Amino acid sequence: MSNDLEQLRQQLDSINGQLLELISQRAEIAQEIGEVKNKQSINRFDPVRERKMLDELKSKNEGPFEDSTIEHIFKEIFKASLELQEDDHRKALLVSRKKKPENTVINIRGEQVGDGNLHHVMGPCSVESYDQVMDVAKAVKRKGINLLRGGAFKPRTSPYDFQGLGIEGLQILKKVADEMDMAVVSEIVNPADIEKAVDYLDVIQIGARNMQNFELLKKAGEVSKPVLLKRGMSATISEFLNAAEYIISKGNGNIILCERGIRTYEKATRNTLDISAVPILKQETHLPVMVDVTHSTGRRDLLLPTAKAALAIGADGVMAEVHPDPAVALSDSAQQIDIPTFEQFIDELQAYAKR
Ligand code: PRE
Ligand code: MN
Repeated sequence: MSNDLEQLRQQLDSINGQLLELISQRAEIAQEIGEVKNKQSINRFDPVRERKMLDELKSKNEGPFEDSTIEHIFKEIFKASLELQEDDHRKALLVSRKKKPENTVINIRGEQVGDGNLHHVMGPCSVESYDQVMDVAKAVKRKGINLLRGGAFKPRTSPYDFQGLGIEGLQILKKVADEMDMAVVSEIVNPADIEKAVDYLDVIQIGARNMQNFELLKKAGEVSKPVLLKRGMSATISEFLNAAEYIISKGNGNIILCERGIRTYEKATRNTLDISAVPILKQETHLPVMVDVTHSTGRRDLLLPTAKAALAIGADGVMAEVHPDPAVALSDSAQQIDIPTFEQFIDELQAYAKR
């Protein structure tokens, strides 16, 4: 009896081996099909083809498995093949670490972002005046931070909210940055503004709301300025990577990815900081990754713990908003920090980084 069982099991082992060989062969062909489809820009998922194969299999099925069981098994195989094709596609992206194993290091006025050291981006939410930006810039510079942010074009939820000073705002930022020997990071929302804006800024920020503004991404890819690309608030990591791919595909590979929280049902924070996105992005791409602790949390009391978490998990720097008098700020007044709070925040963060 046990001999019989042993023998039957041996037969199954041999069939398992053959099945494995066959599904592996099948998978390799599906991979080739995936490459052909990529070149021809055809959708990888083909439900009509799947339906035809299933009908053919069921018509040949003589049991003992039910048609529905055969259908279930083969659907799993098709699904796995499709995932393989998508995996290959992802690895073929120019932003992918498979394509370029070494880290991209971006020189921003002497700051080597992505070199393994920390490079933070700090500054007010909106540029309001020369004095306002200068006050913040001095405090930021005193802490050894050279990347100054400030919004000149503000994509606001309400059309009645402050929309930013536009080019005048960029001029203020440039004046301050030149006087303080700092680099300017500022958001551009309109593709037509990119060419003018590059005269004033050192890093073009593409905001969360514009992460899938493909014309803007393409335009940013055509200039030689580094781009700080923020993750869309409802974007998956794969969509985020594809947005970066739009930029790099046009020739500009100097991209910093910035996690800034995603929309979930949780209301305790403004957005839910997807902290695990940081190591995923670092593993899958060769690009530097930053974390915006201001917009993700929307809470001053969470800036330090989330910034520490960002550093602990491998971010290249954090972004936060600082205003001389947040109570009267024209945007994001609830979550910007004042200068003394900023100083304490950065002292504690730098002490944590040195631990
Ligand atoms: C394959 C994979 C995914 C498609 O949805 C349909 C079929 C399969 O594994 O059979 C292969 C394939 O991409 C194709 O035949 O077009
Ligand atoms: Mn803001």
